[in-house]
Amino acid sequence: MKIERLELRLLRLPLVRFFETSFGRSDDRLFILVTAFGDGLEGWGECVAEEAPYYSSETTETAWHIITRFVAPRVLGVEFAHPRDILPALAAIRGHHMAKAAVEMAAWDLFARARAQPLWRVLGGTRTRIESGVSIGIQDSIDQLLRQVETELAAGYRRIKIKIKPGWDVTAIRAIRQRFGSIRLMTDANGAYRLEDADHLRELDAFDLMMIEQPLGYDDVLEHARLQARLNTAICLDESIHDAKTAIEAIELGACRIINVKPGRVGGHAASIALHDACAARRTPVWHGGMLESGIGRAHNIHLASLPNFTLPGDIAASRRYYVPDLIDPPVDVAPDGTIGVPGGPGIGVRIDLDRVDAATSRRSSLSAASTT
Ligand code: OSB
Ligand code: MG
Repeated sequence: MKIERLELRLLRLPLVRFFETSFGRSDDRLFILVTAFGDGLEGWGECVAEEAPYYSSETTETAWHIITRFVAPRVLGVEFAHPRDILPALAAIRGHHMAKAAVEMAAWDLFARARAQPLWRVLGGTRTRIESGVSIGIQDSIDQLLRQVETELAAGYRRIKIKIKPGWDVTAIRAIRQRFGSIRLMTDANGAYRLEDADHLRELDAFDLMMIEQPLGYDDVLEHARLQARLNTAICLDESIHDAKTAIEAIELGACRIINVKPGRVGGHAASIALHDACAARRTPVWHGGMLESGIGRAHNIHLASLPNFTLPGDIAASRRYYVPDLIDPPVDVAPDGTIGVPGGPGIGVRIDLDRVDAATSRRSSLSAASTT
């Protein structure tokens, strides 16, 4: 396969409702869409870097810069036997996984379309529906939180994750348990605690949580191992896992029992498959995380989550929780049983509404081999 041209778009979309984590509140999302053109076909990818460097060090603008200056020149006009060969071709560029992933994932879509196959088949998926859960942000009050949980349970979602931080943890979890009983419940701290908080975090053991995600530092493994030794509740790592290698280190050190897979965080689909396989070989379950993607990134996530070791419900939910209208038509919907169907058409298998894409676009750039060398 060969990418003859790349198109970048910068878009801003308002969120249906604010989303608050331990690092702050967002009301909208500023992100990049990538279109890869080749052989008369196109493939789409979405960059999950956020406007601010809080979840990770990358931002929307660093990703734009890295793709334009360093990724595009290494892929444009180059013949790749398979999209799995793209990430290795970018090895000279350290880090910047989100920038790399946006282009790599567009290439997977293009490759699958060229083979007239749905992406999930090309990725090695084994199921046609995935289990869906929701990630509920920090709210203004416990009442507001309980109303959110009630809405999502009524929609059928198979597990509830709530964002926590010091001051918004035990009380919130206790209120949910009291009101909703033994639902599948977990928390995500996005690195808001320190190892010195271990005694406090042990209080969460009383609530039969499925897991606690990323309690400690965003780049830490060792302190998570020390914490896991003191907790009954499983730790799941998100931010700390950059690739299969860091996952193996974390698993072998006992830093976590579960891993969150986000293709943007690890450099794309090929890296996600490697991470998925490394976890499977160590009997460590994975689930698919989310980065508030539009329907385009969401479609990629749905296909990837069809691989066999995604045995826990992920943070892939219906479009209506994020963007109305979404950039794809029809939007992603969840069935009353809390599952989402994996699209069966070629590539990501969703119809992109170009008018909506264009209306949200504030900057565009076309990159071709001639213009970048
Ligand atoms: O830590 O999983 C996270 C959103 C943005 C950045 C980080 C995270 C999240 C979520 C939301 O939890 C998942 C989603 O609904 O897309
Ligand atoms: Mg997380």
